[in-house]
Amino acid sequence: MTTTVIRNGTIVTHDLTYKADVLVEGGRIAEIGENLTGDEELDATGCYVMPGGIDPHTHLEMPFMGTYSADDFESGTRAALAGGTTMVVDFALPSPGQGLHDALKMWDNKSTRAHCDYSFHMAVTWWGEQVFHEMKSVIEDRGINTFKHFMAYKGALMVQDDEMYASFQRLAELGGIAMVHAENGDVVADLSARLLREGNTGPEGHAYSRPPQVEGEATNRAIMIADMAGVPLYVVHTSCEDSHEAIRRARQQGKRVWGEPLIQHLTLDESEYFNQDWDYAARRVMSPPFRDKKNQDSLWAGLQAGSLSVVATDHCAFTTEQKRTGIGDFTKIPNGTGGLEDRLPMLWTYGVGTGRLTPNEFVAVTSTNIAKILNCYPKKGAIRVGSDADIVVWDPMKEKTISAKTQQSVIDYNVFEGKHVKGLPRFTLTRGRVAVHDGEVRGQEGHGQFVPREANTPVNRALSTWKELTSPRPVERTGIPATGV
Ligand code: DUC
Ligand code: ZN
Ligand code: ZN
Ligand code: ZN
Repeated sequence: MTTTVIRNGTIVTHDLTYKADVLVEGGRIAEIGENLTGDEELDATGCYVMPGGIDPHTHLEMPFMGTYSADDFESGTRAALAGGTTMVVDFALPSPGQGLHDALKMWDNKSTRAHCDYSFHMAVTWWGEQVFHEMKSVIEDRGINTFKHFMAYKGALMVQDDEMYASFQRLAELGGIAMVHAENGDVVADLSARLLREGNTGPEGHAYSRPPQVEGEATNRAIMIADMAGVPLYVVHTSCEDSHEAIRRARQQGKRVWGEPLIQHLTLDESEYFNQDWDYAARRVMSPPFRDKKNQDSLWAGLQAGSLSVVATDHCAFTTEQKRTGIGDFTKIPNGTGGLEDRLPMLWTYGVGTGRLTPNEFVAVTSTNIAKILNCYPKKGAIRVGSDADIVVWDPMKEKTISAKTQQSVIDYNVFEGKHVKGLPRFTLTRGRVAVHDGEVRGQEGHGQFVPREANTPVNRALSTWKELTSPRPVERTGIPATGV
């Protein structure tokens, strides 16, 4: 078996920084030590050798708002590797009434072209007997332990509180993790209708229709319902202080809750929606929308303090042509932005480059914390003997200006266009295969494999602060008054 050695680099993990070579054999890390040799040698002089990024939140070729997101598993995972990300977790989305396994078949088919490893979350878009029963085999036979609930997108993906509570209880029983897209869909629908009535039809209307309050309210509600069900809760795309505050408080109370800011919300703000160019503003329409500086500061502080755990992209790319469906009505602009290729370079530049994050914290929030929460650690998210050789050799001196002209994504723009980043991959390895070599992308369609994730490990247990009250002992009374007297 041919071996590859990464030489002369500095290994950076979530907890350690040290100089050592890494020997890769059969897709795994075989040895870590000094002066190692191999058939192929990758020179990591001046570089950090880190676990490849894991993006826990993507939507590749997703049917959504009357169209499909433009990047599929081919271009999406190619973009991921180009930016140092070696695993993505996508959402399998049953249409209302469709079974979970049926939806998974569709995602199995889409993902055959993946260049890097991937896993799935399951979305709970409706509730009934079938979903209740299939959850068990989705977790136990398919190795999918995370289930997302949309609290927004009324009339489409949104679930009601009773459905969410039922689903959360089922997940608690099976050892799964509940996820939520936390926005109050009823309020969003009402605000949207009012804005349109008043002639506010442009992309900025999207931002007005989804203020931080709708996210804060839904986050609080989901946290309380999760606590009552005794299930751990992962809040996707935490974008504002109202939501972060709820997560922070829950964690301090001993509730098992995680928050996931996106690189877009950390680095782009709401002024983007007030650009005079309709296309420019519409390309940035996503939910939740970009926020103001105060909310951004809250997210950065959360990453430093540990109250927010991971950084994702919610990569859901639409072309300008697709965005134009919403001319004259912002509610028809397909929601979503790209970011897969840019997450690591942007977070390094604006996080590590500014001193907000240490390199070790960077590894934690882009890879290791995610692998631990989603339960695929240390197969993923680690530089350890036996771990998959998903590795990024990171050159902190390498620079570029982000541009759609040079990106892997198939769309015709980039929301980070013109941003100068310092810190880029020199090499990216996906299960031992060198997919980025001196910055050049050498993908291999179909190399990516599905990563199953088991349920019910200690980290996945929620200690409900409410649970003891669910089976109260009836009070023993000495006498019960006769009725009708
Ligand atoms: N938000 C987006 O912007 N796109 C996909 C789904 C979502 O919740
Ligand atoms: Zn070489
Ligand atoms: Zn969402
Ligand atoms: Zn999403």
